[in-house]
Parts: sequence; structure tokens; C-alpha cells
Amino acid sequence: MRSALDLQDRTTPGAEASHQKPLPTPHRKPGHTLPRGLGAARDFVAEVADLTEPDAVVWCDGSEVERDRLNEELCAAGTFVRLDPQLRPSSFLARSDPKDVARVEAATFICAEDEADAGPTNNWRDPAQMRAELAHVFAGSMRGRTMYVVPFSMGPVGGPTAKVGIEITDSPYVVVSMRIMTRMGEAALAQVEAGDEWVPAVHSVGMPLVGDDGSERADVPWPCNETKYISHFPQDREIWSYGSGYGGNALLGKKCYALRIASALARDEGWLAEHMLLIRLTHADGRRFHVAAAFPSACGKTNLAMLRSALPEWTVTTLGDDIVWLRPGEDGRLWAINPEAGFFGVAPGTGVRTNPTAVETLTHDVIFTNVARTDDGDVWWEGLTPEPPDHLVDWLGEDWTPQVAAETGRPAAHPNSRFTVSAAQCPIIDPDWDDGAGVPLDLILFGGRRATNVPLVTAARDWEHGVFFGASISSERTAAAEGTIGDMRRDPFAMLPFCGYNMADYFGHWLAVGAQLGARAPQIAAVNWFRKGADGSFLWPGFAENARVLDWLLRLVEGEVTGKQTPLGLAPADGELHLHGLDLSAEDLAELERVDPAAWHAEADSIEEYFVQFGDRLPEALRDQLAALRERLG
Ligand code: GTP
Ligand code: SPV
Ligand code: MN
Repeated sequence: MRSALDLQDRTTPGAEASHQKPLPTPHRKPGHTLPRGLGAARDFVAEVADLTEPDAVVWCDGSEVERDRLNEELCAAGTFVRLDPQLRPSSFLARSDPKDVARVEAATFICAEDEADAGPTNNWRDPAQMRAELAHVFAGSMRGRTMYVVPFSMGPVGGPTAKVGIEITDSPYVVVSMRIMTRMGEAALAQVEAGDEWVPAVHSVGMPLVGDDGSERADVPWPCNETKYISHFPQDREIWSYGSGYGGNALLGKKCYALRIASALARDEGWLAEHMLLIRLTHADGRRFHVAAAFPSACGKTNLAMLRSALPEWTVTTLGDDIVWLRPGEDGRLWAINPEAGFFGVAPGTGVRTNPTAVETLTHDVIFTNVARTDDGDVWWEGLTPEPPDHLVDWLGEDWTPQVAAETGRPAAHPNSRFTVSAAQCPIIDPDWDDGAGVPLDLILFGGRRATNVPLVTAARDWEHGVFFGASISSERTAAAEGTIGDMRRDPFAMLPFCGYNMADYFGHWLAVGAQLGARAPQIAAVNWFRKGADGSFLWPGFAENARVLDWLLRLVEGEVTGKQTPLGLAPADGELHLHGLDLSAEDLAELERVDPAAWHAEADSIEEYFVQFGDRLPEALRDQLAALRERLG
């Protein structure tokens, strides 16, 4: 019998690489970058099966019967624990391998012929070299498992901006998650059958149950591999993901397709694929506005997407919480759709005070991953209730009490624990969320977690200035990806881990889209909910109170207020921000809005340092914006 270690050794490319099977690629008709139709899909599935050697191949139809069967299988395998049917009907808890808990940016690759097309912010690999490595690790990688074929649509099926994909995966957890996160199954397959283009996306957890010599090993509740490849071929529009079963590493419709591959499609086709939430604000007088906001991972998109306004004149409805696709319309406006069908949201910090809408969304039919379990068979995480229960089983499956936590600092839920839930379940989901035509944007926000320097709100003077805001977003790192939490980094447009091509070209593409839109382009603004006072606590109450900032920006858009100029842009003039009913001292407000010229000169230096890596590819307009900022700072 071979050990797990021997099996893992297979992931090191060896001398035998010369006689291995090549990595399959779907057949494309001459002149097409994407495969089309069911014939090409069938052939590709057969070739992937030939390489990965699964026991069985199952085409998923997306039905409830199929879902229920897979959920039962996941329970039997120990991947899922069914939660108490009274407290949390049709809901499950999954605990991942403790080494597979977040996106792995170091193992995320953009494979372009020319290294410069991946750009300095991506991990580049030569496509041919990567194909050879992948062929090696995928060979036999599904032995002893079932291979699922998961047709899915990003965007309402058949809608004008929807796009189809086919994920091939050996993880039933991925299948039931994709069923929630995308429009998965028969309807999407019908699009393929009708001849639509589709993006191929292949995923293996990388733990075959049968070794090269035929020896067998038992499965584990969360199979994965220490070797991981989250690889993208933007030119061929292909995704190959190996070794992880978690979130964006494995649910390939999400970051891999709807952001990395879609951003490359968007560049070529004149639209934008963005890491943004999407909401509608309806005023008591009937006026409606649509707002999108790009914040880095775990920086408040889901919270703002489900905003319950502190100002009674505004009602918010949810359209999306993570990804938008934006297209210039014939009317000169920028139209937005949410290509997803569910939320894969951060659990910790989600509670009745911070996000009551999410709490109401999560009452049934939820997959929770890496949260804690209560003794009565429900779930808990830090921030769900002010006081923790007396006893829990933590995300690692171990006993947890508040006393243990106080001594060890061990959280009950992993900081990147998540819920997977259908968007349709959200009590404030917008009635038009499933409408493929989308909504016209009035306002775009850029923001990050900044304890210092960055004011509560600054409106851009024009589109180019707004693109400069997006390009210079910086944020403290969160638990959403492997890495040191709290380190400050630049995360342009909140797309640092998600841009499928050269980031400088992407800046240029944003400028080009703005030039095309002209006068009807949405207003752009920078926000920061996370500025801290001298005592280290947040100055701004955030959450429901963020509506006050949106209110000011929309009144600015409407010409009801004018704002005042600061060196950074437009800030609320005295009295313009509606602060009635809020317990915020004049000193704290002043600190929230303060622009310190010396600190901002240092900020400008740090932006320049960041921009330098793009060399000549950095658009001139951004250099000009930086120079103009320095001039205004004096
Ligand atoms: P991804 O799903 O990773 O892309 O991230 P997201 O941006 O959707 O993250 P999410 O909204 O779930 O962010 C969660 C974290 O941000 C939690 O720790 C929240 O408590 C915190 N957060 C959200 N809004 C606010 C706010 O207005 N103020 C403060 N202080 N924290 C906030
Ligand atoms: C993010 O990290 O931005 C997420 C979670 O939205 S994941 O889908 O895992 O990338
Ligand atoms: Mn995200």
C-alpha cells in the first residue's frame, strides 16, 4: 500500500513527463477563441476523463433531487454535518482541511504567451510549461472518485450579457455550492446545446483514492492537496484548478471566470468585470439610484449590499455582493448586472447589529463552512451574538468555551469562515435582480480598510480622477487570502488578486470606457469606513450609518449640494452630511474628514512607488493625476 506521501509525490513533475498525456483543450472552430456547442463539450469531458481517470462521469441537471442526493452523500462522507432541522432547516456545516481555508494568491497563475501581458502584479507562467505541469498533476487525479460535469450560466440564463461555463469537478461540495452560486444545470446546458460559447473550467481536489500502482486509500471529509494550482489561460479562456476545495479556488464561476477570465474578455469586448457589490437606493419621493462599490475582500461589500439605511427616506434593495459586469449602453450610461446567483459571504462580524438582513437570509438552505457548531445543532461565529454560547465545537472540531478562548485567543469560527446561500433568499433582494438587462449606474465607490489618512468620503472631480482613486486603493490585508493579516497593500480597484491581464492595461481600459461614456458616466467617489482615532477604535459607526455617506453623494449627483474642495477632491461642506440622530462628536467628525498634507505627500510617494512597476504601460493620465494631487497638496 502506498502512503499518502507517495501519492503526493506525483505532483512533482518528473522525468517521465515526456510520455504523459497532454492537457486536453476543447475544440474551437477556426477564428473562435471559445469552444461552442454540446459536441465540443462532450469531447472535452471525455478527454478530461481519459486524463483524470474517474470511476464515473455524471452530468449535473441542477435539480433538487440531485442536490438532495449529493447532500446525503456529503453527510455520509463526513464532509457535511446536517444542522438541526428545526433551528436551521436544510442547512449543513462543512469543516475544511485546516490548510485549505482561503484563496491562495501565491498559487494563482496567469498563463499568457508574453509575460508582460500578465503584468507585474500577477504570477506569470509560460502556458506550454504550465500545461505540462498540469497534465502531470491531473493525470489520474480523479481515480476512485466521481467526475461531475456542471454547466452553469453567469447572469440570468439566455440574458443579453450572460455567459456560459462548464465546470468539471471531482468535488460534490463544489457541485452543491455551484448550484447556489450560479444558475446551474439543465437551462445552462440548453444554452450550450443551442450553440453558445462556453468557458472550460476543470477542477480537482488532487487526492485520488487509487495510486498509480492500484493501491487504494480511504477518503477524508475534506480532500485536498498541499500542492495547488489556480491557473488561468486568458488567451484560451481556460481555467484549471488543482489541490483546493475552498471558495474562489474551487467554485470556478466566481473569481476564476467572472473576474479573471471575464476581465480579459471585457478588455477585448469593451466592457468591465469588477469586484463590486451592487445596490438600488429608492428615495421616499420615488427617485431611484444604482450604486456599485469595489472594496477588497472582507472589507464590507456584503454589509453594504444589504444595507438597512439609518436615514428613513432611503430604502436599499440588494442586487449583488461581490461581482458586477458593466457595459456601456446605447444611452451612454454604464449598465450593471450581477453575474452570480448567491452569496459566499464572510460569517464573522455578521450579526443582528451589523447585518440583520444577512442574519434573516441565513435561516434555511445554507451551507456554512468553518463556523462553529452549537450544542443544539446550530451554528455560531464571532459577532453573531454579543455573548458566545457556553460551549461550542469550533471550526476544527474541538471543544471550545469562552474561557478557553480567553486563555488561548482561539476563535470559534475561522476568520474566513463563510456562508453559501441563494440570493433569492435575501429578504431585500431587488425585484429586478434576475433581469438580464441590468441597471444603469449612478455612482461607483472605491474603498479599503485604512486606519489612517484616508477620509470618510471624497468625490472625484471627473472620471479620470475617479480612475486614479480606483488605481490607488490600499487596504489592510484580511483573512480572505493566505498571508499576513493587517499588512497594508495597494489593491487597485480591489482587483489585485483578480485581474486577468496587465493591471496597467486595465487602468487604460477603465479610462477608455470613461471616454466612451462621456457626460453620462457615473460619479466616482472614495470612501473609508475604517479610520481609527487615537484610542484605536473606529471613528465612524459604519454599517447602517453608511447610508449617510451615500445620501450625501447622491445629493451631490443631483446637484442638491456642492461640497467643498480639498486637495483630494470634493468633501461634504459644513452641514451637508446628514448627521441628525447620530452620536458623533465634532472632534471625531473633523478627524474623519481631516486631510493631513504631510501624510498625503508620503501617500503620493507610496502611490508613485507602486506605479513605477508598470513602467511605460502606466497610462499618462494617472501620472498626471498624481502630479496634480501633489500640486494641490502644496
Ligand atoms: P469578500 O466576500 O471577501 O469579497 O468580502 P466583502 O467585502 O463582501 O466582505 P464583508 O462585507 O463580508 O466584510 C466583512 C467584514 O467587514 C466584517 O468584519 C465586518 O464587520 C466589516 N465591516 C463591514 N462594514 C463595516 C463598516 O461599515 N464598518 C466597520 N468598522 N466594519 C465593517
Ligand atoms: C474574496 O476573497 O474576495 C471572496 C471570497 O469573495 S472567494 O470566493 O473565496 O474568493
Ligand atoms: Mn470577493
